Amino acid sequence: MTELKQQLAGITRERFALDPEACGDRQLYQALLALTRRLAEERPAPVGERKLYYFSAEFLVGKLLSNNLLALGIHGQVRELLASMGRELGDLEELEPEPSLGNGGLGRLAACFLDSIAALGLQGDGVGLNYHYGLFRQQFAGCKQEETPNPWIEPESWLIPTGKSFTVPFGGLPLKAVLWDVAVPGAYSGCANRLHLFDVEEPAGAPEEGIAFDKTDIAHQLTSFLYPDDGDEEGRLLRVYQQYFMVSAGAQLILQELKERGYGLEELADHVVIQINDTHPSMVIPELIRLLTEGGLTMDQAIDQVSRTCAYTNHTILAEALEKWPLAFIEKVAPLLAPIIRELDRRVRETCPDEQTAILDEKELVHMAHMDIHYGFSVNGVAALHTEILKSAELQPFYALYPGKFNNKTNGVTLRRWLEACNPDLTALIDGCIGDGWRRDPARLEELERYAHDAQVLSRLLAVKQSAKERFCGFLREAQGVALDPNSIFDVQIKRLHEYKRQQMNALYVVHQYLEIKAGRLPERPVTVLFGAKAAPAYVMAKHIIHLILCLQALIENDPEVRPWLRVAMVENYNVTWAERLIPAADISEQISLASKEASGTGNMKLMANGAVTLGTLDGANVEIAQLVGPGNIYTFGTPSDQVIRMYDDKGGQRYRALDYYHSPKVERLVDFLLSEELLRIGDPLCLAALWRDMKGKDWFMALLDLEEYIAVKNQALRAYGGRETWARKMLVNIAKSGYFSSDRTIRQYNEEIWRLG
Ligand code: 26V
Repeated sequence: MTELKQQLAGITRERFALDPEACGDRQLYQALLALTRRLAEERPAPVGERKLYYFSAEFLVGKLLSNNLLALGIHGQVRELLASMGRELGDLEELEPEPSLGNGGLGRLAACFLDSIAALGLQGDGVGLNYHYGLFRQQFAGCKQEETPNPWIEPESWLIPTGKSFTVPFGGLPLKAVLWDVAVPGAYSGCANRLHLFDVEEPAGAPEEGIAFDKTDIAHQLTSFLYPDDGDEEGRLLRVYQQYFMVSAGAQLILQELKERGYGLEELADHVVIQINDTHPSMVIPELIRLLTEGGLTMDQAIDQVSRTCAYTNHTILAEALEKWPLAFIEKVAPLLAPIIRELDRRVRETCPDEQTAILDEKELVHMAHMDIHYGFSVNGVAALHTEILKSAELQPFYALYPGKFNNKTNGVTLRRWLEACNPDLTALIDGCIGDGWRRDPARLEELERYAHDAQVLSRLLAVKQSAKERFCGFLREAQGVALDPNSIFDVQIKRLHEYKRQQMNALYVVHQYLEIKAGRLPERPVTVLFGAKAAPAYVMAKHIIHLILCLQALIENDPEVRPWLRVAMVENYNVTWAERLIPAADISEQISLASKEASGTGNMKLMANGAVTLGTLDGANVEIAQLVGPGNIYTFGTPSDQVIRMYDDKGGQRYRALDYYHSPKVERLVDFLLSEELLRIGDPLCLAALWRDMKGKDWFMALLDLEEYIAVKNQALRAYGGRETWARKMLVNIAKSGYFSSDRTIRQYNEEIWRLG
């Protein structure tokens, strides 16, 4: 018996008094989980002079079994062991619940970063919260989104009890923060870091129905949900409670570890670096200052240490997404921080009287990002264009003050999950061509370009894509009873629902194509437009857009004339697991945000690495994708970002007016289809009318501006799909150039230019 089998048998015998062969799938899954968790936990932590703490309200880690087996280097062995018993790893994985500790890109980026930090053998832990019901589970009923809790913590989970806890000094109710850890084993490095997740001592049970709960019951509900609805004041206050809970406990953990490593508080900046992932963890700055002064440092000394310890990443330029909390909230939640924040603001005003750079504004709102920029040593954007816009527009006054603090770190994704694990067939094809050296050095994927004119490789690439599409159809049929045509073109838009991402523009394309087919103008080949998206529960317009998409899906499903040529499918409860199934199957990657609004995007990177060709605006990291693959291997369109920025400006008379674009004859017909008899028979007239009114009267994210060009360029891409070998070459070039978007590259840059972990 192999050592691995002995270890597994040890667990199944102890737990279930059974040999592995006699176990059911659930027992075997639990035993494998326990074994994997133990092997990861036993790995040594990396060493270094400085330790990184990556603070984030979200870590969208996805299922961990396969991922951890791969990182431990025993994935193949386990698969073979199971096969020898007539079992499949895939069946066991089906039983693993997906932790939903994130909304989308920002949370998934944090998870990719942890994976790369561990793989590079860098000493760096994550710090976050242990939400019991995560982000909501999405269900469709009556063509609308409904939300239910998403419990993921089972008696057997990845959480390791640490026995550690810290008291968080909330005003009026000090609360204990209990620390749970998830081990993060690194591929190749032989080490493991930790994801530290704080929890309340007595978490509440799941709500009976929906996701409504008592938001004032902080002691029990603080860690129930990720970003509870902030539509009301109680929800907003709970968010501040969550944030302070995370950073206070995290800061105490850091100082405890600093002491254990034998260093004094006055050496903090030499041995600790904190990356603040967006502004959700920004209160760590005043909290650390509080703890350092409590520990004997003067205010000047404490501020100096903290300012050399903290670095801030900005993930959005949307003004409405930049956090500003009323100081009154902070006085209530974290009364010990309020005087420190006032002092930080006072000092800023002393040296820079410009009101725009103040921390506290005249309404006593605390601008969290401003605090980060003044009292952190680094400010980074997440793609080249995004960082340039921060410097020249959104954060221009800060850039004038601190040009040396600003730097760019273009996002990346871990190709271990987003290529090796989710697409083994493509991985095998790549290995067959260029060997497996690209895994440690993803830039070497470029070697694939040698095969750009190899007809055999190109046809195998098409075959791999075809089988991924067929596999995806199987998953969707099983989960939703929808049977798609795997021979159609898979046109995929998967990302959170937001008006700036312009899923509504894609929906208008569907309307266009529907009307064309109805008029007897058939396309060259069938297309399936696939969506995956959750809308924030309080985001009314986003829910209307989901409603529109689901109505179009229903309309077409029941139309035998259109259905053979055009289908719409929206995946229910889109999450990491669905992404892993969908991304290998995508032909076209829709990245159609209004230029200047998408900070980076990371789905764009995952899709290109799996051979999807981008149809996108020159926004976020799409700009870098376009530069890398060249104009023949991407379809770009749309108004450029500088022009869009001017169109938001009142001055100069170039301001965007939706009505001007609505009144173009082609556009009007498509928008008015929302109020057509066909659609009103299916949908909710109030929702559709509200969306129609918004589109023609406001259209804040300018979907109508780029609509006609979008339709033209999309049709061009769909036609090009027919030239199979030429298309396969585009796929190959995309895969070959995707190495740049490995998060290993991103993390090396963070380490060399910001963290210097040594
Ligand atoms: C948050 C909110 C909250 C309230 C209303 C509207 C709104 C709109 C956007 C956001 C985004 C918050 C930050 C975020 O998730 N940014 C994403 O970060 C990814 C990783 O850097 C990046 O790839 C995405 O482009 C960026 O949107």
